[in-house]
Amino acid sequence: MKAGVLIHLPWLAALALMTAPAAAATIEVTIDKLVFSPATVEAKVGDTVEWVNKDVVAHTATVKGGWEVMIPPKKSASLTLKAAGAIDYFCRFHPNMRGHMNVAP
Ligand SMILES: [Cu+2]
Repeated sequence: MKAGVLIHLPWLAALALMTAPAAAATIEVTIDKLVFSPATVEAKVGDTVEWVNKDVVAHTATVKGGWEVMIPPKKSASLTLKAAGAIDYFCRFHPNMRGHMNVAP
């Protein structure tokens, strides 16, 4: 009985790995002194991007013709990615602030 359980454990572990859905990640982007860091992130659909604003002024993550996330001073804000693609975003208040994300399906 005991030997039988031991033999089956690796198989069950392998099965669990195969059937578990890919876990969605949270990707943190820090804003410090008007800079998104990292400026480019690799993500996948279902992941959440969280912007952490260390500045004393508000920023946005804005996609032209797309979504916009407001990030208040000393606060954070997040967005769950729903579509794949290469995304360029910027801050509406400081257009020189630019970020990029590659979202895999
Ligand atoms: Cu800004």
